[in-house]
Amino acid sequence: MLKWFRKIDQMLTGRGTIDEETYEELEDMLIQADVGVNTTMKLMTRLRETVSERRLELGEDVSDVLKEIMIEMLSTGDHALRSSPTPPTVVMMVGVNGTGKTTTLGKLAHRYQSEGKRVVVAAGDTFRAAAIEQLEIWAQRTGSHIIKHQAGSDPAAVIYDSLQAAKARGADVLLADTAGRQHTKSNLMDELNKIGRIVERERGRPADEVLLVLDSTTGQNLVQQAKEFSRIIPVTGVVLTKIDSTAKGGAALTLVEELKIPIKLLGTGEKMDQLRPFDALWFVDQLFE
Ligand SMILES: Nc1nc2c(ncn2[C@@H]2O[C@H](COP(=O)(O)OP(=O)(O)O)[C@@H](O)[C@H]2O)c(=O)[nH]1
Ligand SMILES: [Mg+2]
Repeated sequence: MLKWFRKIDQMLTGRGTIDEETYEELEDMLIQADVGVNTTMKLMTRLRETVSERRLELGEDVSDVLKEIMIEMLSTGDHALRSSPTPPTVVMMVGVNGTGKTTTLGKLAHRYQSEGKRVVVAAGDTFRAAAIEQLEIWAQRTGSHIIKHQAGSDPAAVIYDSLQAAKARGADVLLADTAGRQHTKSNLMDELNKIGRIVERERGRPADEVLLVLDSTTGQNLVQQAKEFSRIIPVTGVVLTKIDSTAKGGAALTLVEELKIPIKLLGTGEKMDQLRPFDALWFVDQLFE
């Protein structure tokens, strides 16, 4: 799989000295790498400014400046996971089906458990029995306590019970899974709203993190998903999954630049330990690798 940013690097480096035509080609390639038109324009303006300030001419130097600006853009915002001053810390996973919510939740449970924290997981995706079973496997694997109801039951009730269980057990962290089916957007909206309200009512503060899980292979549609979910619930951060199988990844820039939502975690595979805190330098290196 040849990465798009690698292609961009090869194009620039292959040019020797750069000219207007190179800039235009670069612009097209950024858009093709899913960077999005507005963000591409911003990127290009900053690139041209920096290149002229530093009196650079060589394509390879321009490529370095491009990376530098990308790292700077992606670094904005707070990337650390927030925790509650009084336990439990509540983390909710939201996002459309198949993006990696349950898997990321499992990986997070593993991470908290290995830090010696007590974890309760809430099977808030009650839409399918398989979703509950999947979370059960993760709970076993990570030694977390699971709260689940039957398939088809009210997810808000599951969250309510989980909050009680977390308090009763003195848990440090409550990780809540949610459904992501898209065909009934208004239901999903009501459901997430209700869960959010219950969390706030029961502990006097909203969830510490509402993590929107986005599949990095979905291109610019990812930005659309982020816009829609931000309208439904206050998203505090993004988890970009499947970094291991994306060829593009430029949409991450649009997300940070236009939606101002910080990326907090990166999913780099299906295994338990394949979750990384976001690091702009590492991420840009991956894109260009
Ligand atoms: N390669 C790869 N696969 C992932 C990653 N995260 C999740 N997956 C896979 O994506 C699929 C959907 O994940 P799941 O957690 O069930 O998504 P959900 O519907 O949002 O809960 C599963 O096959 C996961 O193993 C990742 O970072 N890399
Ligand atoms: Mg799931």
